[in-house]
Amino acid sequence: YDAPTPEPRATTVEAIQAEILERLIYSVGKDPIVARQHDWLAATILAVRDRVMDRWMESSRETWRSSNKRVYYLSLEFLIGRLMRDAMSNVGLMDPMRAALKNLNVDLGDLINLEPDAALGNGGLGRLAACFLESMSSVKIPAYGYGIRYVHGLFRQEMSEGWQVELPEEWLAHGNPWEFERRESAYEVGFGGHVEPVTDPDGTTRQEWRPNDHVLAVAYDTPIVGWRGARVNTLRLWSAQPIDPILLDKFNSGDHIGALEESSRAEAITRVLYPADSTAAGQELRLRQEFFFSSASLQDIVRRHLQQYGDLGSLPDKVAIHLNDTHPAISICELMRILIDDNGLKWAEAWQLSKGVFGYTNHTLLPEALESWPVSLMERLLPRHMQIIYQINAEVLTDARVRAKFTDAQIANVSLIDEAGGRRVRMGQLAFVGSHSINGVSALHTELMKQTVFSDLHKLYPERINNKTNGITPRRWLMQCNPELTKLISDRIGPGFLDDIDLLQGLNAHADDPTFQGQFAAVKQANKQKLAKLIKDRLGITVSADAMFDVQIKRIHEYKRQLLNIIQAVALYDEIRAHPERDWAPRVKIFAGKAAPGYWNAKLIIKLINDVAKVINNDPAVRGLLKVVFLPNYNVSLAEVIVPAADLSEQISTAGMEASGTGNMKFMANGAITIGTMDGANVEMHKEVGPDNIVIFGLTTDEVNDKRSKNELPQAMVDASPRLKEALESISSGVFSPDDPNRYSALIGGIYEHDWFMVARDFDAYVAAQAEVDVIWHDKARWNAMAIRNTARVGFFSSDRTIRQYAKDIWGVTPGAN
Ligand code: DL6
Repeated sequence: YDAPTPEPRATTVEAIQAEILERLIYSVGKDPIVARQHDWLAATILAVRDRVMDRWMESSRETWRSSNKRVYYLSLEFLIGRLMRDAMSNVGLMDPMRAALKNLNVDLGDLINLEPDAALGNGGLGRLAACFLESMSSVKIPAYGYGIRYVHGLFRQEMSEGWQVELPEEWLAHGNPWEFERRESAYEVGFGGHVEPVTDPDGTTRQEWRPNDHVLAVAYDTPIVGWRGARVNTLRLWSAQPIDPILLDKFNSGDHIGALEESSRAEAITRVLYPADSTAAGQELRLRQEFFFSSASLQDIVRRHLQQYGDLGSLPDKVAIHLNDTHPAISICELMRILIDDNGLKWAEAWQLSKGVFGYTNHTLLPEALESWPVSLMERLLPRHMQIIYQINAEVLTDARVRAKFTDAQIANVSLIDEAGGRRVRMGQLAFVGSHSINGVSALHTELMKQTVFSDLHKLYPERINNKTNGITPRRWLMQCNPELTKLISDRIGPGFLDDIDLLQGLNAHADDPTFQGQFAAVKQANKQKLAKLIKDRLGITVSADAMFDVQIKRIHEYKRQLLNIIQAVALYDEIRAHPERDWAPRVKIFAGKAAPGYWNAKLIIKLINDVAKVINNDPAVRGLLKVVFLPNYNVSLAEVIVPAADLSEQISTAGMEASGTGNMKFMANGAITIGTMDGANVEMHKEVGPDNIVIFGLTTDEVNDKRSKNELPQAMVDASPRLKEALESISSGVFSPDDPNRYSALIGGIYEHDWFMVARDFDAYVAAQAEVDVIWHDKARWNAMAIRNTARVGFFSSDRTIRQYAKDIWGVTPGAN
C-alpha cells in the first residue's frame, strides 16, 4: 500500500491556469483559440479531478492498510446534480479556479451553469443517497455507492400549452469527464435458465444455477469528495453491455439487424431511469435492472473482501451493505447464492452472515409504492433466487407459528409470498427478514412503519426497527447554493459552523438584532432578485422581489397537495378582487416539479397551476398582489437557485403520508419559514425550531385515519366553507379552462366524493394559517427573527448527523477512522 506517488498537483492560480490549458490541448484536443465553452468545462473538470486523485487513492489505501470496515450503499437512484462546484468547493479551490479561468477569459459561473445535472434519480430517495455519499466522505467513513449508470436520467420536462411533455434527458451527450471506465472490473450477470443439483467430488450435493442469458456489468467510477477533502469515496455505477458485441455469424449471413439484437437487449437494461417515484414499476425490465446492479455489486464486494481477508466468516465485521429501499433487496438472495452455491457455506452460517451484513431503509408507506413481483416472473428470470426465497420464507413462517404463536392472518402478513392478489414476492418482507436493521426516515414515519406495513414483522423481530431521521448536506444546501448567507453568518459568528454545523446555534443570540436582521434580509432580497430574473428569462413573467416568495417545489403528487395550494391561490384571487381595500401581503406562488408520466391527476394538476397562472397573472384587478409561476424542468440545479430565494416553504402533505421530506430542511437552512402539517420530518422541525418559528396547521395523522375510517362525505366541509365552495366551483365550471370547461370536473369531483387527501377537510385551517403568515410578513422584525432562528436551528438536519447515527447504530463503523 505504499507505492510511490507523484507530488500532489499545485493549487496556485498559475499552476491551475497552466493545467487547464494543458488539459484543453492534450486531453480535450482543442486549440484555445477555437475552444467552446463545453471544451473549457471539460478541461476545468479534468483539472479539478486531478486535484482529488491523490486524496482518492490515499483514502482507498488507508482503508486497505487499516482493515477498517467498509460501507456499501446500494441505491437504484443517485440524484447527484452537478459535481464540479461541489468538488471544487470541498477542496477549497473556488477562488484560484475562478482567477485562473478569468486569466483565460472564461467565467467560472458560466461553466458551472453549463455542467449537466446527473439526474439519476426521481426525487427524495435519490437526492438523499447523494447527500449521504457526500456526508460519508465528509465524516470519513470508507464507503462505496453502487448504482446504475443510466444513459438517460430523469426526463426533461417541457410545457406545451401548460401540459407536461417528457423529453429524453442527455447528460452524457458531451461525455462525462468525471468518470473512469473500469473494464477490468466487469462481471457477468445471468438471467433465466434452470437450477441443477451438482454432486462435488467429496460427495456433497449443491445447487447450481445455469442461466441461459448473460450480460456484462462494467464499472464506471466517480470520486465523491468530502468537505475539506477529508476523504474521497467512490460512486461505482454499472453499465450493461453484451458479452458478444456483435453476432458475426448472423452478420455474415446478411442478418445485420439480428447481429446487433443481443447488444441492444443488454444495453436496454441501463439505458433509462424509470420515472416513477411513488408507484412500483412492475415491469420485467425493472426487475432486470434491480438484479443486474445487485448482482454486479455483490460480486464486486465479495471479490474485494476475499482479496483482502481470504475468508467469508469475517463478512459482518468488515462489510456493511445498505439497501436504499427495496429496489436492491434481491441482493439478499444473491449473497446467499454466492455464499452457498459458489463458496460452499452451509445455509445456517450463510444466513447468519448475510443478516449481519444487510441493513434496509424504508422510504414510503404508500401501498402502491411497495414492490412485489409475480412468482411466475421470478421463477422464470431468477429460478435459484426463488428457491432461496422459499427457503427463507419457510424458516420465517415456522418461527412465526412455533415461537411467536401467530394467527393465520398474522402469518399471511409476514409471509414473503402474497397469496391474496395472485402469488407475488413481497420485497419489503424479504428486505425486513434479511436485514439486522430496518429503519424509517423520520420519527413519525418509523412509528407508522411499526403500526402498519410491518406491524406483525415488528412483533416477530421487535429489536430491528429503528429511526434515522433524514438530513441534507449543508455544503451543497447552504454553503454552495447560498455563498452570501454563508459569508454573512461567518462574519457574525465566525467560520466554525463550516466544520461543526451545530455552531449555527450561535445565531440565536443575533435573531433580534436589527442590524443583523437587515443584513439577513438583504441577502434574501438579492437571492430573490436572481430568481426573479430567472423567472423573467424563462417565462417572461415579471415578479417583484418585494413580494413574498411562497414556494412549493417537489414531485407532483396528490398526497403532497399542490392542489390545496393552488385552490388557496384561487380563493385568494377571489378575495383580493372582492376586497381590494385590504392590506394584502403581495405574494408570488412559485411551483416546480415533475409528474410521473403515467400519473394523470398529477399532470392535470400541473395544467391547472398553469391555467390559474394565466388568468391571475393577466388580471389587472389583482394589481400584482398575487402571481403564480410554474417553473419547468425542476432539477437539483434549479432547486439551488430557488431555495435560497424562498420566504415561505410549503410542506403541506396529508398527515401520515410524507415519510420525511428533505426539501423542508433545505428551506429551513436558508432562512425560509415553513407552513406545514404535522407530517414526516416537519414534526421534528417543529420541535427543533419551536412552535413560534413555524406555522403548523391541519389534521394530524390520527385525525386523518379517523376521518378515513368513518367514511363521511366531505360535502359537508365544502358546504361549510363558502370560500372553498366558490373556488372549487370556479375551477370545475371552467373559469380557468374556457377552452375545455370540463377539464377539471373529475379532479375536483374527487374532493367532493372521497377527498382521500383531505383537501377539503384541511382547507379552512390552511387559509387561516396563510392569514397568520400574512400577519407575520407585515411585521418585518418578527419575520426576520423567525427566519434567522430557522437557520440557527437547522443543525440537527445535517446529513452528517444522520450518517453518524447510521454508522453507530446500524453499520458498526467509526467515523473519522478512514
Ligand atoms: O427518505 C427520502 C425521501 C423522503 O424524504 C420522502 O418523504 C419520501 O417520499 C421519499 N420516498 C421516495 C420513494 N418512494 N418510493 N418508493 O422517494 O424518500
